[in-house]
Amino acid sequence: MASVNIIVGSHVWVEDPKLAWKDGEVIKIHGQDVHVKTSDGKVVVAKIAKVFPKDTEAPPGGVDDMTKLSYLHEPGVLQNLATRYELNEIYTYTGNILIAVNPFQRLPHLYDTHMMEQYKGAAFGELSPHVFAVADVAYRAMINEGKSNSILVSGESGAGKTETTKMLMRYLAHLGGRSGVEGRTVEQQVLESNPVLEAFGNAKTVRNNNSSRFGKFVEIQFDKSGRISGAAIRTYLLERSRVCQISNPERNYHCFYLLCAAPAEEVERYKLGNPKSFHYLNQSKYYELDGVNDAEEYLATRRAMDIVGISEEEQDAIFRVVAAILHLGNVEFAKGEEIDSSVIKDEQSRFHLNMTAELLKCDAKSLEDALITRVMVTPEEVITRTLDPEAALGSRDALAKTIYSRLFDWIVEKINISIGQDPNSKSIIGVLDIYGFESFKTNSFEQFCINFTNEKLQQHFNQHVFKMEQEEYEKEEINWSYIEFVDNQDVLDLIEKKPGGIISLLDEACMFPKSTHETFAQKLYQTFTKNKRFIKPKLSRTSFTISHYAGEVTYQADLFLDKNKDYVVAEHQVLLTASKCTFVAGLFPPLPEESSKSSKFSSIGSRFKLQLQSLMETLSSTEPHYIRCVKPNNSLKPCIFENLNVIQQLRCGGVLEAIRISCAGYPTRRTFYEFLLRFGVLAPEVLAGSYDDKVACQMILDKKGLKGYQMGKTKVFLRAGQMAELDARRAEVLGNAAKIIQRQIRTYI
Ligand code: AOV
Ligand code: MG
Repeated sequence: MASVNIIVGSHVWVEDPKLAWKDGEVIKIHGQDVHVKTSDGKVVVAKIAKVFPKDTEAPPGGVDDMTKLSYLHEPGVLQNLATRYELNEIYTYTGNILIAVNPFQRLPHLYDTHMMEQYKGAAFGELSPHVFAVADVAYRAMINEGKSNSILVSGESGAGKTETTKMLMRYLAHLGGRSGVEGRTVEQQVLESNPVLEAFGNAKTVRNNNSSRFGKFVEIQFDKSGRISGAAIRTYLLERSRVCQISNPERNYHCFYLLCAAPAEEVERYKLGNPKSFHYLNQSKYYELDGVNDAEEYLATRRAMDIVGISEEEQDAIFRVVAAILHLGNVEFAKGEEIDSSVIKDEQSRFHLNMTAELLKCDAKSLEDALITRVMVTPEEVITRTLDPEAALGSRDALAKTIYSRLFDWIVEKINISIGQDPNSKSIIGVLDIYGFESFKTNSFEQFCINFTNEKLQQHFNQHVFKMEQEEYEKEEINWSYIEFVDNQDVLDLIEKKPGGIISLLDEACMFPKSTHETFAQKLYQTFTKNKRFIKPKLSRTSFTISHYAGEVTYQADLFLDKNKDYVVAEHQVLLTASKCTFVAGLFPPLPEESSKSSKFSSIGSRFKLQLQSLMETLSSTEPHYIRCVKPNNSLKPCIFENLNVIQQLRCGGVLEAIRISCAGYPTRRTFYEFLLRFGVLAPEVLAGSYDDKVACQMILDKKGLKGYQMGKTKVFLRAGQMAELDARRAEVLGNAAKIIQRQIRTYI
């Protein structure tokens, strides 16, 4: 394909290890080798299949929709985004998909009320690309067709998903709000749920100072007249380990620092003080966030809690529990007199233990027992076993994590109850803000679940993009029957098939007492030897690699069994159910009789799978809209656009896949008029005749011997590469014309 397009003198893109792509001019073609003089004066030789034509007529400011690019390929897409980013144009369409490149600087004018008013009811594509335009389309579609819509925001950590989601919600609240109504309106509650959830579910990570450590789907309900009438927030997989374990330069959940910066009276009441004095916070040296005042944030969070309907008493109880967790983390253990037993280490630890008990309003002795002993129930008898200091620390941390995750769930549920659901709502707009694909040096169960989510969403995305293409073809009445695309169903089967998928095998391993991570890994190796998506790394006995749509990821199986088990230690349950504080007791409702005795296994993986299934069902019943957020650099700074980084994300976010699907069909489309304007020079005789535009286009294409293109009702549809081919012919014609003119000029002189 490429060979037809590229001739000596062509402007092209060649691969570059640093910049991803570099532009240059072809100076020689020798068999499959193309010699290119790049714009920085070097000569590189590349295989012809890896050299792509550059559109020399692309507008200097880029195009607002990738489908307007003459050549839809990776370097073209990248160049377009980079050009626009430099001009602070952070949004670009790819058909109906919005690509948002994080500006890492406030652009207030971009989101003000004036801007919202502009996008209200404007036709899609009429104004510059914007999140508001996407929200507007979703809203109009819902009103006009009475159909539910959803907006799926994805991208890697720090790419701007949460910020984008907030803008979408603000715009929808603007459209569907009751202007002039004072007080706690539904839409205000929906908006204020964000700061509350962020205080308890976000934290500073290496990648983002305000990283969401949970997934979120907000379902906004509308009544018949298009007003917001209710909302439901669903959350997914809060990261629990963070409560007890953080490393430099990360932080724990924001709420801990906010509380330490609360007004003196509260800090005194909870016996708090400097965050440096708490083990759960001082494992990292980072306490403060640039540009954030925790004391102010504390008050702001309280105000937001007021609005979403969390009463003052409940707020006090919530912060009391947060304080209790900090004190609990400072309880340390020493070896007891008996073997494998432990005692509270010293006076300090005793103080924190008492404070924890006081704040949770439970008995201090029972708390101590719950930490340093474990009751074993066998069919014959009940045995109390002591724990060594290490196991006691494990017990302490498990308790902290359980309390925190219950607290988070309580807050979500409370917000849902308080906002209220509209049972009569006919249509919703759902907004999904969920973790993007992750691939780290070491990947564990969390990454496995996150990447599983992304495979699911990717499948949904592909099917949608494919459908949209087909619709466009149908509208233009052209034949699309031979376009294919590769599905990722095989990866999904590998992960979730029941029985036989990885999650099923993991559950089996968790239920079998003698399993270890090694036996689990061995089982995987045996089961999936022939699976194309599964790879056993050569030197490892416990890790496995999955070939995801976005690339290969190697997972360390070591903690999979532990992390998949969700149970509350029976002693912890009993202790907290008995709390004299109704709030705390309410977080731990008594269990049904038979399950309370044993720590019954419940699978986090399987539950997550069901949650995802239900999410996918919801999404499938809606008309989806996609926003792909892109993080232009890892320094979180404005004005830096790193090509390789961005390419990787476009690949993972399925943007390149969408382009590929589109390339399998007719990626370039031009109205008849536009086509004639550009390629009329190829057949001046056609232009001279008074043909109908469509006929004229057809004559030019036939004259140049192009095959496989299609004529729609208003546009010419070209196969991938055909535009470049026509351009090459055009360049020849123009080049010859220029030579003739030069020759004539010379003879005149
Ligand atoms: P994320 O949600 O995608 O990451 P955020 O939405 O939290 O990322 O964005 C990270 C940071 O980028 C924000 O705190 C802002 O400083 C900046 N930012 C993002 N979008 C904009 C924008 N439109 N205008 C100005 N600044 C922006 V994570 O939750 O970590 O996956 O788990
Ligand atoms: Mg986020």
